[in-house]
Order: sequence, then C-alpha cells, then structure tokens
Amino acid sequence: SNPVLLSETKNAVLTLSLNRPERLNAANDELLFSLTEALKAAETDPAVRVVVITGAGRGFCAGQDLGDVQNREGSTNFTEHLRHTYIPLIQTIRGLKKPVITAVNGVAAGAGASLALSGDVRLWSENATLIEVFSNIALIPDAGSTWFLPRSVGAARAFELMAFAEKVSAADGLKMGLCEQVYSAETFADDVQAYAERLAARPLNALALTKQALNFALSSSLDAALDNESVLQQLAGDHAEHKEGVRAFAEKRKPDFGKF
Ligand code: T3D
Repeated sequence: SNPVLLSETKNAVLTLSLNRPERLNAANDELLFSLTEALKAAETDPAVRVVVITGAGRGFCAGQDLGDVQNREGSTNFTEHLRHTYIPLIQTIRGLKKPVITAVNGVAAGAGASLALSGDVRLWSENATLIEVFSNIALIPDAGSTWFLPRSVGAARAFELMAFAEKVSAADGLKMGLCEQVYSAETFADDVQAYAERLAARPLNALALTKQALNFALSSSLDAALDNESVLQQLAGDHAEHKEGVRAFAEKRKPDFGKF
C-alpha cells in the first residue's frame, strides 16, 4: 500500500507530504507518528536545512480521521490519544531547531488547521481554506489551535471562528495573519520550494535561536524576554556564522551561510 507520508529532499529542503489524498489527508496514528519521527530525524540530518510540511492531492489535512474514531470501541480516551499523537507532533514542530514551513495546498480542518498554524512560516495556495471544524462534532479545538489562533486574531474572533466552524479563505487568512504568503495554485509547489531555498540560504544557527527566542517571548514578560535574548545572543555571537556575516560586510560581499 502507499506510504502515508512521502519524503523528498532537494537543495537542502526536506518536503514531507501527508499522503492519504482520498480522505483529504485525514490523520491516523500511523501518519502522525511517521510525521513526528521524520521531523526528529530531520533535526540531526546535515543534508536538511529547512522542512516543508504539505499535503498530497487537493487537501492539506482534514484533521483526525473520523473513520478511525468511529471504529473505536466504547468510550475514547481523548486525553491519552492526544498525549501520544498530536501533542508530541506540535511540540516537535515548535521545538525543532530548523525552520518548518507549513505549505497549505488545500483545506486544513480540525487538527489539520492546528498543524497549518503551527509552522514558523505558513505559505498558502489560493485554494487553501482553514476551518476550526471541531464544533461541528461537538469537540473543542486541540493540537494547539486554542493557542495559535487567538495570537493572530484575538480571543473573540477565534471563538467566533471556532463556534461556527467558519471557513476562512486564503485572502481572508492573509489579512488575518494566519499565513504569510498566498501563491497561485498552478505554481504553488515551485513557489514553496523557491521560498524554502531562500530560507535555507539564511544563517540557520541564528534562525534556530530566533525561533527559540520567539517561542519563549510568546509566553513571557518583557523583562524575561530581554534577559533571554541576552543569553541566546551569546550563542549566536559565538557561532562561526556571525563571524562570516561580519567579515562579508567588511569585504562588501554576500555572506555564505550555507557552509555552516
Ligand atoms: O484524539 C482525538 O481523536 C481527538 C482529536 C481530534 C482532532 C480533530 O481533528 S477533530 C475534527 C476532525 N475533522 C473533521 O471533523 C473534518 C471532517 N471533514 C469535513 O468537514 C470536510 O470533509 C472538509 C470541510 C474537511 C472538506 O469538505 P469537502 O466538501 O471539500 O470534501 P468531502 O467531500 O467532505 O471529503 C472528501 C473525502 O474525504 C470524503 O470521502 P468520500 O465521501 O469521497 O469517500 C470524506 O469522507 C473524506 N474525509 C474528509 N475528512 C475526513 C474524511 N475521512 C475521514 N476523516 C476525516 N476527518
């Protein structure tokens, strides 16, 4: 049978494609475990500088596979299931010391919406839509949606989107700050690859520390964020990347960060 996750590396960009297209890449445990493992492997793979998560076919990810839910016998242990599947996945993405791009090619619903929001950069096709669909089956948003969404749109707008399972178009998603770029559907894969390659040419040690600093600051006081910056800046400044950046500036040439 087809692998539930496709993996391809090109020019230091690892693309992980959710591959259950006939179900709009609804997630089962195998898919969630494979994705988390592939991300962990990417962190230590010197051939990978940037990771892209996208979906095969017309959907990005339709959230938890509801077929699997129906097949569960008796009452479901949601807490245990989340702790084993979605929580480690989202923690791995947010903690990964390499940039993760979510390339949202089509509908992102439920936990798929959470996954779409979890990237360091979110690139959407004009065909992308995001739906906090959980309330349609009387569940609450999980896999991080309650954390990500209000940080972009505020708690009241997040509540409204969640309460009515309102579909957000790509144009609206861009205005609301749910994505950073929207590309035409025809050129989407090439545009994502080109963006990812541009990112891969940036100083990745500094970007990993930037990600760490942003993660910290999102739930800290200003004083704590200022202090944390001063600690992480030491790690950036001690790295060969920084020396290369300063030397390139003095020599009036482009820095070559790719070699670090
Ligand atoms: O631990 C836990 O389990 C708790 C975790 C919960 C996390 C969650 O994500 S809960 C939310 C689960 N997801 C949903 O409720 C979404 C259900 N799907 C939809 O509402 C719609 O399919 C979409 C809005 C996503 C897309 O609509 P549309 O009209 O573009 O496509 P469609 O025709 O509905 O779907 C196409 C096929 O994909 C269809 O199969 P068929 O009829 O062609 O054989 C449909 O059943 C299948 N599909 C879509 N979503 C799922 C799915 N199959 C299984 N699970 C799905 N989530």
